[in-house]
Amino acid sequence: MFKKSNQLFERAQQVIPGGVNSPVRAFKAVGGNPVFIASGKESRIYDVDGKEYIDYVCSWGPLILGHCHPEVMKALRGVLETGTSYGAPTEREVELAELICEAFPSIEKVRLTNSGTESTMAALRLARAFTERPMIVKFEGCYHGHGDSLLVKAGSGVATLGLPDSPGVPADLARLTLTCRFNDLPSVQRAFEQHGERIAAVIVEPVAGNMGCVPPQPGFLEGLRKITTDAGSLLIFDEVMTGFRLAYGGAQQRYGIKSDLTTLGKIIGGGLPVGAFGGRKDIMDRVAPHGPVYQAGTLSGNPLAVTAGITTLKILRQPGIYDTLESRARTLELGMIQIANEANVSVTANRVGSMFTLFFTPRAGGSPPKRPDQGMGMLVTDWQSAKHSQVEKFGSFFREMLQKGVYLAPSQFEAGFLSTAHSDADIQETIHVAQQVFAGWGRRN
Ligand code: KE4
Repeated sequence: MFKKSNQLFERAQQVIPGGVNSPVRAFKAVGGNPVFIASGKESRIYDVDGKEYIDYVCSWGPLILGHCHPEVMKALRGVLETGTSYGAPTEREVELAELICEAFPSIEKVRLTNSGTESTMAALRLARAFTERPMIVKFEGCYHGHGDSLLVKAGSGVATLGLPDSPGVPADLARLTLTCRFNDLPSVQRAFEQHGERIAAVIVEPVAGNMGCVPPQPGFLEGLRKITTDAGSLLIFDEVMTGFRLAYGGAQQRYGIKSDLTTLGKIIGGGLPVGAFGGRKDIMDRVAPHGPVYQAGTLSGNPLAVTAGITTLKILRQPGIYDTLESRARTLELGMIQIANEANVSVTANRVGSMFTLFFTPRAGGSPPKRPDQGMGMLVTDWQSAKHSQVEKFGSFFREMLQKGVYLAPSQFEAGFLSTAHSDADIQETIHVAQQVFAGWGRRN
Protein backbone atom coordinates (compact mmCIF):
# COMPACT_ATOMS: atom_id res chain seq x y z
CA MET A 1 0.00 0.00 0.00
CA PHE A 2 1.25 3.54 -0.89
CA LYS A 3 4.45 2.11 -2.52
CA LYS A 4 4.20 4.16 -5.72
CA SER A 5 2.99 7.24 -3.81
CA ASN A 6 6.03 7.07 -1.56
CA GLN A 7 8.34 6.72 -4.56
CA LEU A 8 6.67 9.68 -6.27
CA PHE A 9 6.87 11.73 -3.08
CA GLU A 10 10.64 11.10 -2.89
CA ARG A 11 10.98 12.17 -6.51
CA ALA A 12 8.70 15.18 -6.11
CA GLN A 13 10.71 16.52 -3.18
CA GLN A 14 13.79 16.79 -5.41
CA VAL A 15 12.12 19.37 -7.64
CA ILE A 16 9.09 20.79 -5.77
CA PRO A 17 9.32 22.47 -2.32
CA GLY A 18 7.99 19.90 0.15
CA GLY A 19 7.02 17.71 -2.81
CA VAL A 20 3.65 19.45 -3.21
CA ASN A 21 2.20 22.50 -4.92
CA SER A 22 0.19 23.54 -1.90
CA PRO A 23 1.38 22.95 1.68
CA VAL A 24 -1.67 21.28 3.21
CA ARG A 25 -1.40 18.45 0.65
CA ALA A 26 1.86 17.26 2.27
CA PHE A 27 0.01 15.61 5.21
CA LYS A 28 2.33 17.35 7.71
CA ALA A 29 -0.64 18.03 10.00
CA VAL A 30 -1.62 14.36 10.13
CA GLY A 31 1.66 12.45 9.68
CA GLY A 32 2.68 10.04 7.01
CA ASN A 33 3.32 10.72 3.33
CA PRO A 34 0.73 12.11 0.95
CA VAL A 35 -0.95 9.72 -1.45
CA PHE A 36 -0.62 10.68 -5.09
CA ILE A 37 -3.93 10.58 -6.92
CA ALA A 38 -4.26 9.07 -10.39
CA SER A 39 -7.97 9.65 -11.11
CA GLY A 40 -11.39 10.47 -9.76
CA LYS A 41 -14.92 9.43 -10.58
CA GLU A 42 -18.09 10.67 -8.86
CA SER A 43 -17.48 10.42 -5.07
CA ARG A 44 -14.30 8.37 -5.43
CA ILE A 45 -10.62 9.02 -6.04
CA TYR A 46 -7.98 6.42 -6.91
CA ASP A 47 -4.33 6.67 -5.90
CA VAL A 48 -1.35 5.68 -8.03
CA ASP A 49 -1.23 2.31 -6.25
CA GLY A 50 -4.78 1.62 -7.35
CA LYS A 51 -6.39 2.13 -3.93
CA GLU A 52 -9.90 3.59 -3.93
CA TYR A 53 -11.18 6.22 -1.50
CA ILE A 54 -14.44 7.96 -0.73
CA ASP A 55 -13.33 11.57 -1.20
CA TYR A 56 -14.43 14.23 1.32
CA VAL A 57 -11.91 16.85 0.15
CA CYS A 58 -13.46 17.33 -3.32
CA SER A 59 -10.38 19.34 -4.34
CA TRP A 60 -10.98 21.55 -1.23
CA GLY A 61 -14.51 22.40 -2.28
CA PRO A 62 -14.73 22.97 -6.06
CA LEU A 63 -16.08 19.53 -6.96
CA ILE A 64 -19.57 19.93 -5.50
CA LEU A 65 -20.81 17.73 -8.36
CA GLY A 66 -18.17 15.07 -7.75
CA HIS A 67 -15.35 13.98 -10.04
CA CYS A 68 -15.82 13.81 -13.84
CA HIS A 69 -19.45 14.92 -13.84
CA PRO A 70 -20.64 13.84 -17.33
CA GLU A 71 -22.11 17.23 -18.27
CA VAL A 72 -19.00 19.12 -17.15
CA MET A 73 -16.72 16.72 -19.03
CA LYS A 74 -18.88 16.92 -22.17
CA ALA A 75 -18.86 20.72 -22.08
CA LEU A 76 -15.07 20.76 -21.63
CA ARG A 77 -14.54 18.35 -24.55
CA GLY A 78 -16.68 20.63 -26.69
CA VAL A 79 -14.85 23.85 -25.91
CA LEU A 80 -11.44 22.15 -26.10
CA GLU A 81 -12.00 21.62 -29.83
CA THR A 82 -12.33 25.40 -30.31
CA GLY A 83 -9.18 26.47 -28.51
CA THR A 84 -7.85 26.99 -25.00
CA SER A 85 -7.13 30.69 -24.52
CA TYR A 86 -7.06 33.97 -26.43
CA GLY A 87 -6.24 36.72 -23.97
CA ALA A 88 -9.25 38.46 -25.45
CA PRO A 89 -12.87 38.76 -24.29
CA THR A 90 -15.16 35.81 -25.02
CA GLU A 91 -18.92 35.31 -24.69
CA ARG A 92 -18.51 32.58 -22.08
CA GLU A 93 -16.93 34.85 -19.51
CA VAL A 94 -19.86 37.28 -19.90
CA GLU A 95 -22.22 34.36 -19.28
CA LEU A 96 -20.37 33.30 -16.12
CA ALA A 97 -20.35 36.89 -14.86
CA GLU A 98 -24.12 37.13 -15.50
CA LEU A 99 -24.73 33.86 -13.61
CA ILE A 100 -22.72 35.15 -10.62
CA CYS A 101 -24.55 38.51 -10.56
CA GLU A 102 -27.88 36.71 -10.82
CA ALA A 103 -26.98 34.39 -7.90
CA PHE A 104 -25.61 37.14 -5.60
CA PRO A 105 -27.84 40.27 -5.40
CA SER A 106 -24.98 42.12 -3.68
CA ILE A 107 -22.80 41.61 -6.77
CA GLU A 108 -23.72 44.19 -9.41
CA LYS A 109 -20.42 43.81 -11.28
CA VAL A 110 -17.75 41.11 -11.07
CA ARG A 111 -14.21 40.60 -12.30
CA LEU A 112 -12.96 37.06 -12.98
CA THR A 113 -9.50 36.06 -11.78
CA ASN A 114 -7.55 32.78 -11.61
CA SER A 115 -7.71 32.01 -7.87
CA GLY A 116 -9.20 32.95 -4.55
CA THR A 117 -5.93 34.57 -3.53
CA GLU A 118 -5.98 36.90 -6.52
CA SER A 119 -9.56 37.80 -5.70
CA THR A 120 -8.95 38.69 -2.06
CA MET A 121 -5.77 40.61 -2.90
CA ALA A 122 -7.69 42.64 -5.47
CA ALA A 123 -10.66 43.17 -3.15
CA LEU A 124 -8.38 44.63 -0.45
CA ARG A 125 -6.66 46.94 -2.94
CA LEU A 126 -10.06 48.07 -4.22
CA ALA A 127 -11.42 48.66 -0.71
CA ARG A 128 -8.34 50.71 0.23
CA ALA A 129 -8.67 52.76 -2.94
CA PHE A 130 -12.42 53.30 -2.61
CA THR A 131 -12.30 54.37 1.07
CA GLU A 132 -8.84 56.01 0.84
CA ARG A 133 -8.00 54.21 4.09
CA PRO A 134 -5.03 51.90 4.75
CA MET A 135 -6.15 49.39 7.40
CA ILE A 136 -7.85 46.01 7.14
CA VAL A 137 -9.55 43.85 9.78
CA LYS A 138 -9.42 40.07 9.53
CA PHE A 139 -10.10 37.27 12.03
CA GLU A 140 -7.91 34.74 13.81
CA GLY A 141 -8.27 31.37 12.14
CA CYS A 142 -9.68 32.76 8.92
CA TYR A 143 -7.63 32.27 5.75
CA HIS A 144 -8.06 34.31 2.62
CA GLY A 145 -5.23 33.08 0.40
CA HIS A 146 -1.56 33.99 0.55
CA GLY A 147 -1.63 37.73 -0.19
CA ASP A 148 0.84 39.64 2.02
CA SER A 149 -1.78 41.71 3.86
CA LEU A 150 -3.63 38.56 4.81
CA LEU A 151 -0.71 36.45 6.02
CA VAL A 152 -0.83 38.32 9.30
CA LYS A 153 -1.37 37.11 12.85
CA ALA A 154 -2.65 38.89 15.91
CA GLY A 155 -0.13 41.13 17.60
CA SER A 156 0.31 41.20 21.39
CA GLY A 157 -3.42 40.71 21.86
CA VAL A 158 -6.50 40.57 19.73
CA ALA A 159 -7.45 43.72 17.81
CA THR A 160 -3.87 44.88 17.95
CA LEU A 161 -1.59 45.77 15.09
CA GLY A 162 -0.71 42.66 13.10
CA LEU A 163 2.56 40.78 12.89
CA PRO A 164 3.77 38.90 9.80
CA ASP A 165 2.50 35.31 9.76
CA SER A 166 5.14 34.33 7.24
CA PRO A 167 8.71 35.38 6.60
CA GLY A 168 8.78 37.80 3.68
CA VAL A 169 5.72 39.77 4.78
CA PRO A 170 6.99 43.27 5.65
CA ALA A 171 6.26 44.29 9.24
CA ASP A 172 5.24 47.74 8.00
CA LEU A 173 2.53 46.12 5.90
CA ALA A 174 1.44 43.65 8.58
CA ARG A 175 0.87 46.53 10.98
CA LEU A 176 -1.94 47.70 8.71
CA THR A 177 -3.90 44.52 9.36
CA LEU A 178 -5.81 44.20 12.61
CA THR A 179 -6.74 40.70 13.73
CA CYS A 180 -9.94 40.25 15.73
CA ARG A 181 -11.66 37.20 17.18
CA PHE A 182 -14.28 35.39 15.11
CA ASN A 183 -17.73 35.49 16.74
CA ASP A 184 -16.50 38.22 19.12
CA LEU A 185 -18.08 41.54 18.16
CA PRO A 186 -16.54 43.44 21.11
CA SER A 187 -13.08 42.70 19.69
CA VAL A 188 -14.21 44.31 16.42
CA GLN A 189 -15.73 47.26 18.26
CA ARG A 190 -12.41 47.78 20.06
CA ALA A 191 -10.56 47.77 16.76
CA PHE A 192 -12.91 50.38 15.34
CA GLU A 193 -12.75 52.51 18.50
CA GLN A 194 -8.99 52.66 18.14
CA HIS A 195 -8.62 52.84 14.36
CA GLY A 196 -12.10 53.25 12.88
CA GLU A 197 -11.42 56.17 10.60
CA ARG A 198 -8.39 54.34 9.13
CA ILE A 199 -10.10 50.99 8.46
CA ALA A 200 -10.88 50.38 4.80
CA ALA A 201 -12.61 47.03 5.24
CA VAL A 202 -13.39 44.00 7.32
CA ILE A 203 -12.80 40.73 5.47
CA VAL A 204 -14.41 37.60 6.87
CA GLU A 205 -15.28 34.05 5.92
CA PRO A 206 -19.01 34.30 6.73
CA VAL A 207 -18.82 30.64 7.69
CA ALA A 208 -15.22 29.92 8.60
CA GLY A 209 -13.74 26.86 6.92
CA ASN A 210 -10.05 27.38 7.53
CA MET A 211 -9.94 26.72 11.25
CA GLY A 212 -12.21 23.81 10.58
CA CYS A 213 -15.86 24.64 9.97
CA VAL A 214 -17.04 27.33 12.41
CA PRO A 215 -20.45 28.93 11.83
CA PRO A 216 -21.18 32.55 12.76
CA GLN A 217 -23.00 32.91 16.07
CA PRO A 218 -26.41 34.63 15.78
CA GLY A 219 -25.88 38.35 15.38
CA PHE A 220 -22.19 38.20 14.48
CA LEU A 221 -22.52 38.89 10.75
CA GLU A 222 -25.29 41.41 11.38
CA GLY A 223 -22.97 43.15 13.85
CA LEU A 224 -20.16 43.32 11.31
CA ARG A 225 -22.58 44.79 8.78
CA LYS A 226 -23.63 47.52 11.22
CA ILE A 227 -20.12 48.34 12.50
CA THR A 228 -18.69 48.70 8.99
CA THR A 229 -21.63 50.73 7.70
CA ASP A 230 -21.49 53.10 10.67
CA ALA A 231 -17.71 53.55 10.25
CA GLY A 232 -17.77 54.07 6.48
CA SER A 233 -15.72 50.89 6.00
CA LEU A 234 -16.53 48.10 3.56
CA LEU A 235 -17.65 44.59 4.49
CA ILE A 236 -15.97 41.93 2.35
CA PHE A 237 -17.43 38.41 2.47
CA ASP A 238 -14.77 35.95 1.42
CA GLU A 239 -17.04 33.30 -0.12
CA VAL A 240 -14.31 31.46 -1.99
CA MET A 241 -15.33 28.37 -0.02
CA THR A 242 -18.97 29.13 0.89
CA GLY A 243 -20.06 30.63 -2.44
CA PHE A 244 -22.45 28.23 -4.22
CA ARG A 245 -21.55 25.72 -1.46
CA LEU A 246 -23.93 26.69 1.36
CA ALA A 247 -26.67 27.79 -1.03
CA TYR A 248 -26.82 28.90 -4.64
CA GLY A 249 -26.39 32.44 -3.30
CA GLY A 250 -23.75 31.40 -0.79
CA ALA A 251 -23.62 32.41 2.87
CA GLN A 252 -25.22 35.77 2.14
CA GLN A 253 -28.35 34.00 0.92
CA ARG A 254 -28.29 31.66 3.94
CA TYR A 255 -27.82 34.45 6.51
CA GLY A 256 -29.55 37.30 4.67
CA ILE A 257 -26.64 39.75 4.87
CA LYS A 258 -25.40 41.79 1.89
CA SER A 259 -21.67 42.51 1.81
CA ASP A 260 -20.19 45.42 -0.14
CA LEU A 261 -17.69 43.16 -1.89
CA THR A 262 -17.60 39.38 -2.24
CA THR A 263 -14.76 37.11 -3.29
CA LEU A 264 -15.43 33.77 -4.96
CA GLY A 265 -13.45 30.82 -6.29
CA LYS A 266 -13.47 27.00 -6.15
CA ILE A 267 -16.98 25.97 -7.28
CA ILE A 268 -17.29 28.76 -9.91
CA GLY A 269 -14.46 27.04 -11.79
CA GLY A 270 -15.97 23.56 -11.54
CA GLY A 271 -12.50 22.16 -10.82
CA LEU A 272 -10.53 24.49 -13.10
CA PRO A 273 -8.81 27.72 -11.97
CA VAL A 274 -11.29 30.54 -11.58
CA GLY A 275 -11.65 33.21 -8.89
CA ALA A 276 -13.77 36.35 -8.83
CA PHE A 277 -14.35 39.54 -6.88
CA GLY A 278 -17.49 41.60 -7.22
CA GLY A 279 -19.92 43.87 -5.47
CA ARG A 280 -21.52 47.28 -5.56
CA LYS A 281 -21.31 48.98 -8.97
CA ASP A 282 -19.99 52.23 -7.48
CA ILE A 283 -17.07 50.29 -6.00
CA MET A 284 -16.41 47.91 -8.91
CA ASP A 285 -16.39 50.78 -11.42
CA ARG A 286 -13.12 51.88 -9.83
CA VAL A 287 -11.43 48.77 -11.29
CA ALA A 288 -9.26 49.26 -14.40
CA PRO A 289 -9.83 49.93 -17.18
CA HIS A 290 -13.09 51.60 -16.14
CA GLY A 291 -11.38 53.12 -13.12
CA PRO A 292 -7.83 53.54 -11.81
CA VAL A 293 -7.49 50.48 -9.53
CA TYR A 294 -5.24 48.07 -11.36
CA GLN A 295 -5.91 44.34 -11.50
CA ALA A 296 -5.14 41.98 -14.40
CA GLY A 297 -4.53 38.33 -15.40
CA THR A 298 -3.28 36.58 -18.53
CA LEU A 299 -5.67 33.67 -18.16
CA SER A 300 -8.52 35.43 -16.36
CA GLY A 301 -11.84 34.25 -17.83
CA ASN A 302 -10.13 31.32 -19.55
CA PRO A 303 -12.60 29.58 -21.90
CA LEU A 304 -12.00 26.07 -20.48
CA ALA A 305 -12.27 27.19 -16.86
CA VAL A 306 -15.38 29.34 -17.31
CA THR A 307 -17.06 26.56 -19.29
CA ALA A 308 -16.59 24.16 -16.37
CA GLY A 309 -17.91 26.87 -14.06
CA ILE A 310 -20.96 27.73 -16.17
CA THR A 311 -21.91 24.06 -16.54
CA THR A 312 -21.53 23.51 -12.79
CA LEU A 313 -23.63 26.54 -11.80
CA LYS A 314 -26.38 25.64 -14.25
CA ILE A 315 -26.65 22.21 -12.64
CA LEU A 316 -26.61 23.74 -9.14
CA ARG A 317 -29.59 25.94 -10.10
CA GLN A 318 -31.74 22.84 -10.41
CA PRO A 319 -34.27 22.55 -7.56
CA GLY A 320 -33.52 20.13 -4.72
CA ILE A 321 -29.72 19.98 -5.14
CA TYR A 322 -28.97 21.79 -1.88
CA ASP A 323 -31.68 19.92 0.03
CA THR A 324 -30.08 16.61 -0.93
CA LEU A 325 -26.61 17.84 0.05
CA GLU A 326 -28.00 19.10 3.38
CA SER A 327 -29.79 15.87 4.17
CA ARG A 328 -26.85 13.59 3.31
CA ALA A 329 -24.42 15.78 5.27
CA ARG A 330 -26.78 15.73 8.26
CA THR A 331 -26.93 11.92 8.12
CA LEU A 332 -23.12 11.79 8.09
CA GLU A 333 -22.87 14.26 10.98
CA LEU A 334 -25.40 12.41 13.17
CA GLY A 335 -23.86 9.04 12.33
CA MET A 336 -20.35 10.14 13.26
CA ILE A 337 -21.50 11.75 16.52
CA GLN A 338 -23.52 8.66 17.46
CA ILE A 339 -20.68 6.19 16.96
CA ALA A 340 -18.20 8.48 18.72
CA ASN A 341 -20.51 8.76 21.73
CA GLU A 342 -21.06 4.98 21.74
CA ALA A 343 -17.28 4.45 21.62
CA ASN A 344 -16.72 7.05 24.34
CA VAL A 345 -14.63 9.18 21.94
CA SER A 346 -14.82 12.89 22.70
CA VAL A 347 -15.71 14.89 19.59
CA THR A 348 -17.82 17.86 18.55
CA ALA A 349 -19.11 18.45 15.03
CA ASN A 350 -19.69 21.75 13.22
CA ARG A 351 -21.61 21.69 9.97
CA VAL A 352 -23.27 24.19 7.67
CA GLY A 353 -24.88 22.63 4.63
CA SER A 354 -22.42 20.21 3.05
CA MET A 355 -19.33 21.72 4.73
CA PHE A 356 -18.31 20.16 8.03
CA THR A 357 -15.56 19.35 10.54
CA LEU A 358 -15.36 16.69 13.26
CA PHE A 359 -13.23 18.24 16.02
CA PHE A 360 -11.52 15.89 18.49
CA THR A 361 -11.86 18.24 21.46
CA PRO A 362 -11.47 17.34 25.16
CA ARG A 363 -14.58 16.33 27.07
CA ALA A 364 -16.85 19.25 27.78
CA GLY A 365 -17.68 17.91 31.24
CA GLY A 366 -21.12 18.37 32.70
CA SER A 367 -24.05 16.13 31.84
CA PRO A 368 -23.78 13.58 29.01
CA PRO A 369 -24.89 14.67 25.51
CA LYS A 370 -28.66 14.98 25.18
CA ARG A 371 -29.17 15.92 21.53
CA PRO A 372 -28.33 13.42 18.73
CA ASP A 373 -26.02 15.98 17.12
CA GLN A 374 -24.18 16.68 20.37
CA GLY A 375 -20.84 15.03 21.00
CA MET A 376 -19.00 14.84 24.30
CA GLY A 377 -16.32 17.32 23.24
CA MET A 378 -15.98 21.03 24.00
CA LEU A 379 -17.72 23.23 21.45
CA VAL A 380 -15.68 25.05 18.80
CA THR A 381 -16.83 28.62 18.13
CA ASP A 382 -13.56 30.37 17.24
CA TRP A 383 -9.82 29.80 16.77
CA GLN A 384 -9.14 29.82 20.53
CA SER A 385 -11.53 26.92 21.08
CA ALA A 386 -10.53 25.13 17.87
CA LYS A 387 -6.96 25.06 19.17
CA HIS A 388 -8.07 22.84 22.07
CA SER A 389 -8.50 20.03 19.54
CA GLN A 390 -6.35 16.95 20.20
CA VAL A 391 -4.59 17.03 16.85
CA GLU A 392 -2.71 13.75 17.47
CA LYS A 393 -6.05 12.00 17.85
CA PHE A 394 -7.28 13.59 14.65
CA GLY A 395 -4.04 12.47 12.96
CA SER A 396 -4.62 8.86 14.03
CA PHE A 397 -8.23 9.06 12.91
CA PHE A 398 -7.20 10.49 9.54
CA ARG A 399 -4.53 7.82 8.91
CA GLU A 400 -6.75 4.92 9.93
CA MET A 401 -9.66 6.20 7.84
CA LEU A 402 -7.26 6.60 4.91
CA GLN A 403 -6.05 3.01 5.31
CA LYS A 404 -9.69 1.89 5.23
CA GLY A 405 -10.48 3.89 2.06
CA VAL A 406 -11.89 7.20 3.32
CA TYR A 407 -10.01 10.35 2.28
CA LEU A 408 -10.63 13.17 4.78
CA ALA A 409 -9.14 16.66 4.77
CA PRO A 410 -5.52 16.14 6.02
CA SER A 411 -5.79 18.62 8.88
CA GLN A 412 -7.99 19.07 11.92
CA PHE A 413 -8.30 22.72 10.94
CA GLU A 414 -9.87 22.22 7.54
CA ALA A 415 -13.43 21.65 6.38
CA GLY A 416 -14.66 18.50 4.68
CA PHE A 417 -17.10 18.59 1.77
CA LEU A 418 -19.84 16.44 0.31
CA SER A 419 -20.74 16.36 -3.39
CA THR A 420 -23.96 15.48 -5.16
CA ALA A 421 -22.16 12.29 -6.20
CA HIS A 422 -21.90 11.04 -2.58
CA SER A 423 -24.61 8.40 -2.21
CA ASP A 424 -26.45 7.26 0.89
CA ALA A 425 -24.35 4.09 0.61
CA ASP A 426 -21.15 6.18 0.68
CA ILE A 427 -22.35 7.89 3.85
CA GLN A 428 -23.24 4.61 5.56
CA GLU A 429 -19.93 3.05 4.50
CA THR A 430 -18.05 6.04 5.96
CA ILE A 431 -19.87 5.79 9.28
CA HIS A 432 -19.22 2.04 9.40
CA VAL A 433 -15.51 2.53 8.72
CA ALA A 434 -15.27 5.18 11.45
CA GLN A 435 -17.04 2.80 13.82
CA GLN A 436 -14.33 0.20 13.14
CA VAL A 437 -11.63 2.79 13.84
CA PHE A 438 -13.21 3.85 17.14
CA ALA A 439 -13.72 0.21 18.12
CA GLY A 440 -10.01 -0.35 17.59
CA TRP A 441 -9.27 2.60 19.88
CA GLY A 442 -11.48 1.07 22.52
CA ARG A 443 -9.57 -2.21 22.35
CA ARG A 444 -6.24 -0.37 22.58
CA ASN A 445 -7.20 1.78 25.58
P1 KE4 B 1 -6.95 29.88 -3.64
O1 KE4 B 1 -5.91 30.94 -3.90
O2 KE4 B 1 -6.34 28.66 -2.96
O3 KE4 B 1 -7.80 29.54 -4.87
O4 KE4 B 1 -8.02 30.49 -2.62
C1 KE4 B 1 -7.56 30.99 -1.38
C2 KE4 B 1 -8.70 30.99 -0.40
C3 KE4 B 1 -9.36 32.18 -0.15
N1 KE4 B 1 -10.41 32.24 0.71
C4 KE4 B 1 -10.84 31.13 1.34
C5 KE4 B 1 -11.99 31.22 2.29
C6 KE4 B 1 -10.21 29.88 1.12
O5 KE4 B 1 -10.65 28.77 1.77
C7 KE4 B 1 -9.12 29.80 0.23
C8 KE4 B 1 -8.37 28.51 -0.03
N2 KE4 B 1 -8.79 27.39 0.74
C9 KE4 B 1 -7.79 26.36 0.95
C10 KE4 B 1 -8.42 25.30 1.84
N3 KE4 B 1 -8.37 25.65 3.19
C11 KE4 B 1 -7.27 25.80 -0.32
C12 KE4 B 1 -6.42 24.55 -0.15
C13 KE4 B 1 -4.96 24.85 -0.30
O6 KE4 B 1 -4.49 25.91 0.16
O7 KE4 B 1 -4.28 23.98 -0.86
